[in-house]
Amino acid sequence: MADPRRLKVAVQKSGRLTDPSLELMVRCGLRFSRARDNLVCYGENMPIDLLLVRDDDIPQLVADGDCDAGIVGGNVAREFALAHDSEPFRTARTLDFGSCRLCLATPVDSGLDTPASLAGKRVATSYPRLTESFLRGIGIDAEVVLLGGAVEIAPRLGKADAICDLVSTGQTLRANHLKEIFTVDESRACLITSPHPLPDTASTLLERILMRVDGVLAVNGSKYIMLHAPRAKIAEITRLLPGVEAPTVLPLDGCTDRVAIHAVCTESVFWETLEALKGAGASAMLVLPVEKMLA
Ligand code: PRT
Ligand code: ZN
Repeated sequence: MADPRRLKVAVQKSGRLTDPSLELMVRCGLRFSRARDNLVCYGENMPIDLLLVRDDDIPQLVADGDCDAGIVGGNVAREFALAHDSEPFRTARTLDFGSCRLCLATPVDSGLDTPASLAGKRVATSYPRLTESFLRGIGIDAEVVLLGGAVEIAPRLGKADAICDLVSTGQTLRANHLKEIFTVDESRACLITSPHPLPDTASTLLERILMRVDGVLAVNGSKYIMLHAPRAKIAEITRLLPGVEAPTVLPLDGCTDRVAIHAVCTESVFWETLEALKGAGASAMLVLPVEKMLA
């Protein structure tokens, strides 16, 4: 019998989300060992177990309360949710990996260039509810053909006139002489949590993990920047620092007209940013990665 005090988190066993999901948990401070059957990772320093399952099973496991949380593609979560009247789980966090888009695509020379041109046509997809709900929403009556995989070859096999499939680089579409005509849904991995009440200890632990996930997400987009600048240019330099409102300004020993400015930039710091800062009189610039952050 599973220990109710241990938090159970469902993670994709083998696929695109596996490594980034496990890495996220490690960055949240979890140390784990893998069971020999490769079905569970046991948390060694926290009462958290990671259940390794197929991504399609994650929404159901969380909705039923068999797992307290799960990491799954937003596309899989929304497809599942469309089959339910009420929210089957809570989308607690949208993460910064697994990005892709669910797109309508048609054969390059088909003359089918807009969603409206799909009226009366067949659209093959592994995401029938998202596809149907989109087409219905814009008043297009098309037949949705459910395929478990290899959706991109459906038009060539004569099984469909168009497809609605996940795209990231677009290479697969190009290789199959298909063109994107519309983005139906933008997706990133999500951390979903169970709608069922948790025992106090598990609930506190889940809140702690969510706070650490926030810290990891904040750090991923952040850099710590240090520079020297003319005292008269503090306001101008601050405006050039990406995502900074109030930097720390420190005196420089034996120097009255220049100061040190330290700040956490919450947006990317490009070479162009540094060049603009230099143009405004900054020198001795250092850009450092941020390892941990807690609001
Ligand atoms: O075995 P299991 O059922 O667990 O895994 P799976 O094969 O169903 O899923 P997997 O590992 O392929 O994808 C897991 C999740 O990753 C998806 O649900 C998405 O949320 C996300 N993701 C991000 C993607 C892609 N990018 C992606 N490019 N999922 C699939 N693809 C496929 C797409 O279906 C198409 O076949 O990659 C191909 C297109 O890629 P490009 O780069 O050529 O455009
Ligand atoms: Zn799957």
